[in-house]
Parts: sequence; structure tokens; C-alpha cells
Amino acid sequence: MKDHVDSPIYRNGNSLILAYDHGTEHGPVDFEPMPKSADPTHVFEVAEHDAVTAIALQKGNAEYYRQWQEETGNNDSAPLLVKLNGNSSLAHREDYYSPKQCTVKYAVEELGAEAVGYTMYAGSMHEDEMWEDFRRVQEQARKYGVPVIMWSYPRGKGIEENSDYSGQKDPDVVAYGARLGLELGADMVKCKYPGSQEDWSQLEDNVGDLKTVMSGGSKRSDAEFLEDVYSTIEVGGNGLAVGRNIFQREEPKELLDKLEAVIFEEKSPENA
Ligand code: FBP
Repeated sequence: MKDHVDSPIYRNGNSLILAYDHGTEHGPVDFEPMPKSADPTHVFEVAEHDAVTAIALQKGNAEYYRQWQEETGNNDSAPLLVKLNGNSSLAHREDYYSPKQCTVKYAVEELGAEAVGYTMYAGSMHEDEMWEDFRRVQEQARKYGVPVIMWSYPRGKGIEENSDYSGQKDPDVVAYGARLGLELGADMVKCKYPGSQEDWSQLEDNVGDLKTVMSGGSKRSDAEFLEDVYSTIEVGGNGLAVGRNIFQREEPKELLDKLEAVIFEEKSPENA
């Protein structure tokens, strides 16, 4: 874990990452509730909101983002976090694996990435391979001085077939995934919300000063969503990495305004 205090992906030590890798992970189905979200430039514009401290994109959209910035002269939009691996829901595998499509070198040197991201499926039969992939990513990220964010999503046979665990959102599983971020050298972990503030607190107790952000999940009401985000911030969380709860809204600005107040100004949802 490194501090990277000067990294533009942090504001007052916290982050709001707009994740837009869903076209890879889930396919066009995620854009159906808000068809304009299928157009990357619409989401690039959403990311211009001051609350957004990074936009997370796969390689192809990262190239598109840089081209869009050049064409529109919009150089002040959100810092770029390149997601280095990803996996489609079309693949049929024996167990979870997320292959790499981009190197840290390409992300930083060619795309000017300010941070890189990697999905880790601890518990999968392919865990060893992913640890090796992550080792390379982490060491290269150190060389280039960019923070590395681990999408830490334990899943697969090791979880499913272990009767001690109730599934991917079991608080012990989520806390274990977060801890692995610390052990393997990530600078931030992105974890699924395990269900309660107490559960998030358990996670925080296991990661020292490692930065943690809540993973957005499927679309909910503003109030429910803000409440969960706030419950993580109150016990030491560092913000949010969110996709559908933003780009599936007709007007995400209002929610982004509130998230800005909760994440960076320590306001409660009622006062946001
Ligand atoms: P959401 O806020 O829409 O849940 O996005 C967070 C995220 O991690 C995305 O970066 C990614 O595409 C997706 O969730 C993966 O979710 P899962 O693997 O659970 O389907």
C-alpha cells in the first residue's frame, strides 16, 4: 500500500469513481434502462461533474475518452483509471477468471492513465493465475507511480463449496477479499456492500489504512443508495465506485451533488 497523496483520484483522501466497464462485464443489457448510456460520450459528459475523481474504462473506451477530450478540448474532465482486465458474461468457464486486455505500460505511457484497476476473484479455481497477473500489475504500477485499485470480488468454487460461507456477500468473505487487497499490495480495494454498517466496520478493522470504496450495485432509490454510502463513510470508508446507480438515471446530477456532500464534506444524507 502506498499513500499517493497527490494523486488526482483523491479529494480530501476520498474518491468517487465512475465505473463504465459494464459493456464488457454485462453487455448492452445494462444500457437498456437508459439507452443514451450506451453512448460513451454521454457518460464522459456525466463524469465532468466535480464529484467524480476518476472514470474507470476498459482500454477501448479509454482510447475513445482521450480522443473525445482532444476533439472537444475538454482537458479538465475526470482523471482516467484504466481497467486492465475484464471478462464478458458470454464466456463459459469452469470457474471465474478475468483476463488482462491492457498492460500498465500501455495504460500509462499511451493512455496517460492516472490509476489502474484490476478485478480479483479470490476463491476461484483460477486464483493462482490471477495472483500472478496481479503481481505483475502491482509491480509495474509501483514503477510508474500510479495507484492500483483492486476490484476485490471473492467468488467461485472455493466460496460456493465452503459451508462456512453463505455466498459472495457473506461479511467474512467480503472482509477477506478486502484484506487480500492489503496483503497483495493494492492501494485501494473496491468491495461489494455486505449488508450493514457493522459488516463494513468488520472489513475496515482488517485493512489498516488501506483505502476502501463501496461498489455501487444495481440501481436503487437515491435515499437507499445514499444511506449505504454514508454508512461506509461513517466507519472509515473512502467513497464509492459506481456505475449503474449513476448512468441508469435520467438526470444523475442531483444524486452526484448529494454524493459529493456525503463523500467529501462528511454530510449526512439528510443534510446533503
Ligand atoms: P455497479 O456500480 O454498476 O455495480 O458497477 C460496479 C462494478 O464493479 C463495475 O465496475 C463492473 O462492471 C460490475 O460492477 C461488475 O459486477 P459483477 O461482476 O458483480 O457483475
